[in-house]
Amino acid sequence: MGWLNSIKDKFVKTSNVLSNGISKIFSGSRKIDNKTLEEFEELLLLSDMGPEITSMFVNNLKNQKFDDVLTHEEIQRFLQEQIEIILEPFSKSIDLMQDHHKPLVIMLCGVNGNGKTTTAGKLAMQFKNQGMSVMLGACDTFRAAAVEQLQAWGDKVGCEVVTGDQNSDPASVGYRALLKAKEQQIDVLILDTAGRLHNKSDLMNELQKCVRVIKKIDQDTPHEIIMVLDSTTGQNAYNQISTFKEIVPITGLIFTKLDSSAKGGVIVGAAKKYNIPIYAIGVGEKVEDLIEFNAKDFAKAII
Ligand SMILES: Nc1nc2c(ncn2[C@@H]2O[C@H](COP(=O)(O)OP(=O)(O)OP(=O)(O)O)[C@@H](O)[C@H]2O)c(=O)[nH]1
Ligand SMILES: [Mg+2]
Repeated sequence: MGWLNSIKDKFVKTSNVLSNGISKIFSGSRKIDNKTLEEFEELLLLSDMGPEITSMFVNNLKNQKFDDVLTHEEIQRFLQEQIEIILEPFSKSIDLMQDHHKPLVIMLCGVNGNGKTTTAGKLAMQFKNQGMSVMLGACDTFRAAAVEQLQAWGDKVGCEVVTGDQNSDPASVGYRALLKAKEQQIDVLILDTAGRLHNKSDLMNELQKCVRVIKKIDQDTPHEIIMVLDSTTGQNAYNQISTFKEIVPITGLIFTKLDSSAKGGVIVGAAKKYNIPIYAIGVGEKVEDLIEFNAKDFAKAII
């Protein structure tokens, strides 16, 4: 309840689309007929839930409530329940109890500017606050300011940041970081990688190499390869996930910028389509703005 109240305002853009849309279509109360279903369908597509989820929800409404007269609160509840049912199996948290790993290695990847470095910093801070020792690896050796940006997070968190020279091989940074983290018995190593467009094959090969090279130290690493996605890009996220998961085994998703996105519905479609857990969502730039994903709360917050 507290969580929901504190974040509901962060989802105002998506919830405006859905809540206002529902109020408009079902103002007061309205019979569920073909016309209503058509308008409901348009609304779901507008929120970026995607065609598959949209037709599933519309069919469910048709099968369960056709000819019934429903209030807009009832429709709101119906949609919240539908979203929760879809998302519940994908609400997972990163398994930190794997302490035999020492360190647990988490690699973040995704296209440019979607919030990887910020998410790496927020995660590091949150793990530190839970009493774990953390190390950051700056495997973005491409963008000039990337290392400084991660270093600034390292200073804030109070953890070491392993870096390389600009344009040096990012895989070698990952390799050194893992050796160092093992040596120091660090609990969690977070590797930040450069933003890369999914259609640039050389950059995608580079990501694959990063994974391959750290496996030389420990075949089980990285234990988590988390794809960070900008929720404001809506349906584009699908192409990105499709391509990245061909290259490396994505173990979880983090959607950022839900505070400035009207397309939060994309989470519902993406989780279902790709069958990948959602570990967290970003709702702002501060450390506390990375929150664990909870299907029920999310469904209530976006409508
Ligand atoms: N509003 C909002 N801004 C965010 C969120 N997450 C990240 N940002 C901002 O998005 C911008 C890009 O974030 P970065 O963390 O640098 O993204 P990146 O993926 O590392 O970028 P590249 O390394 O260039 O690919 C920064 O201004 C962040 O502060 C979020 O959840 N909400
Ligand atoms: Mg970055």
